[in-house]
Amino acid sequence: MTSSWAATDRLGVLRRYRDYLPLTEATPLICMGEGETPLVRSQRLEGRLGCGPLYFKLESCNPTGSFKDRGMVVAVAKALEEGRKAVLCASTGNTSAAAAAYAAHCGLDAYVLVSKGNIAQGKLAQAVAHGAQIVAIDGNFDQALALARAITAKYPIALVNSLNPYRLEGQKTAAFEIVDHLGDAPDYLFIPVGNAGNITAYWRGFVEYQQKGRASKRPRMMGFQAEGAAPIVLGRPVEKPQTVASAIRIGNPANWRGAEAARDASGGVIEAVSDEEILEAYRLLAQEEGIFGEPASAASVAGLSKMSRQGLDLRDRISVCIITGSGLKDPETAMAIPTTIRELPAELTAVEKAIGLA
Ligand code: AN7
Repeated sequence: MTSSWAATDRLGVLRRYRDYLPLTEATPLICMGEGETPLVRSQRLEGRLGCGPLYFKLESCNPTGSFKDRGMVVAVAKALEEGRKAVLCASTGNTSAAAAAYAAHCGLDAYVLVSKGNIAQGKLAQAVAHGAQIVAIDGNFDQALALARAITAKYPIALVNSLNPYRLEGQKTAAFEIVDHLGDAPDYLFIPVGNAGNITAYWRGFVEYQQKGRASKRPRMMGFQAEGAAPIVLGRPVEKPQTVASAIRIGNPANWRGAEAARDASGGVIEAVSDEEILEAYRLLAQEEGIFGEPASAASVAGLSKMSRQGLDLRDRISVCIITGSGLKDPETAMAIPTTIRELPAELTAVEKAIGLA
């Protein structure tokens, strides 16, 4: 039975971390090649900031282009095990892309609730392409999530937001991979915070790996919200969250307590970065490191730059920034970077001249 699901050459999250996940004999071991994402050493930022070894964990390399696949594969496998025929989520974009893709892979229906006008084009394109039923509500993400909870409480549809405990179980495997790659936990982990599920999941992964003797220590968890959507930093929900980083435009995170617990138990911080700092880090990552993350992902790098400028001493420390999603998902933000695209006739001399070679 399981072999019919083993349709790739990769182990995937379910088989690779089977012993650490709440699977049973009846859980179908579905896989689209999620996990085993690259940990790439910084080429320039490290020297510029004067910090110790700095790595980027490219969660953008997951099948649908974000970290959500790690949790979605577990949530969808459990939905199948429970005999569900459909999944539903509210989303700022990446969760809906992952839900739509994994549902399509498994022959389930997918329903996604998004906030009208607040989702990047590439992410919406994914939900459309995978054939999800899409509802754009006249309200923000937090309102969409409330509707998602109400609907799944009423109908036999699996809620696949991070309120679904299987989501965070899957996402914690990214922490395992970092430890497996480095040989131990890093000293600092920099990560964007929106609905606060991912920081909660990473912390759980690091704690679990240490308890099992796979790591000797745990990192300080350094979480970053966008200034206009920083409820955890402010200590109160934000009614109308605003930021260029649409993925983390969230005013009342579902895993608020989990994020605070991760911060406090690890000796870390949850701080805010401005849209300007996010966009600066976004360009720096793309142009100095060759890494095209989406704006929300750049919040981790913006946070690292900011803390470093403010005097956090990272010399002799190992740091990891999580690049949570691909820049391809949000072409509008990339195309807003000032540049000149010269339009010319198809003539050698004209092109040589235009690019300064002749
Ligand atoms: C690229 O897709 O909430 O703090 O509905 O897409 O675990 O919410 C996405 C969040 C960071 C924040 N980076 O993670 C959704 C959604 C990217 C994201 C976050 C998201 P959480």
